[in-house]
Amino acid sequence: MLGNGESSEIEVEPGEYAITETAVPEWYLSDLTCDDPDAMLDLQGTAVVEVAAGETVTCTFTNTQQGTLWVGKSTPGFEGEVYFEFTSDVAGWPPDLHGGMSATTTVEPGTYTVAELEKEGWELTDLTCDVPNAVIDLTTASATVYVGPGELVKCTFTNGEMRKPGAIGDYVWHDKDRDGVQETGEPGIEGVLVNLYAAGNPPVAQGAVLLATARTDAGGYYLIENVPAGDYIVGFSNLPEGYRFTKPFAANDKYLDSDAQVATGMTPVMVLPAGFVDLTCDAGAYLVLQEVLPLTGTALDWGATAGLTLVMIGAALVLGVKPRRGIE
Ligand SMILES: [Ca+2]
Ligand SMILES: [Ca+2]
Ligand SMILES: [Ca+2]
Repeated sequence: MLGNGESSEIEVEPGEYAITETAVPEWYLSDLTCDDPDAMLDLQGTAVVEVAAGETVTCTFTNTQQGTLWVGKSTPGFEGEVYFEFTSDVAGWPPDLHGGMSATTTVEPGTYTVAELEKEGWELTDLTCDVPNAVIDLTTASATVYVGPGELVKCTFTNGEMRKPGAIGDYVWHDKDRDGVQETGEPGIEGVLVNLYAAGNPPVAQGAVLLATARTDAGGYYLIENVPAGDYIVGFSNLPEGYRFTKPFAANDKYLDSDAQVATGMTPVMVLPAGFVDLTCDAGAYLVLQEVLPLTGTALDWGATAGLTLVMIGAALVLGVKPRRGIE
């Protein structure tokens, strides 16, 4: 066994001899020379030489320590096992990796490129290597590094889920019993205008920044899609004639209550998280019988109107109490 710089001599009978070096882990034979012109050299580690009578043949085995390439995968905030694919100059390496995994390989000293393949729904948010000479290209998701003898070079690919836009919905209903709660037998109201406004800090004035508009469908439903995370105000308007908004936040369940303020039809500021589909933004409305009030012009609810009707019948006025539209 020989160490670095060491040599060994042996006297032999003339003839053909094979000298083989046994491989040592993490080292490789980078050069093998013999000063015999007839030598047959094999970089797997064998030299075959002809030693003639009186001849001295010298063979030199040059070994170089391998380096190590390490690739790590990071998906901060994501615990699932979503695998990412890579390509590199090292055939078949690295394997597919998910967040928290890493892979190493020993390589001959040299320059290597590792690239991550695109993955739908994910973006590369960071790519770092722990050597100063690394060439990082975020657009191609690739890192090119020099790995020296005995050196360990680590590169970490960090990915984040692409921010899916959220949505806001979803319902305007006829709150027949005026309790502010969505209930069986209370149908949706079609054609209500729904405006989405940006809410600043402090919230912008009503209608200042209109971002999107929708109308409720035949079932009373609406959905404003592709809404990024942010603070919003939703304004409901264009109720059918004779309707007014019911009292907001009357249910313990935000999916069953009304969010529109009675006077304005506007909701308070609502915070939409990234990618969240918020279907709790609803508005209830009920029918006000205001046509029976020619004297004051003030909208009253049914009970007050009925009382007024009785009084005015005594004054011999003809009162028509009916909704103008055939809406339940
Ligand atoms: Ca109700
Ligand atoms: Ca609600
Ligand atoms: Ca709803």
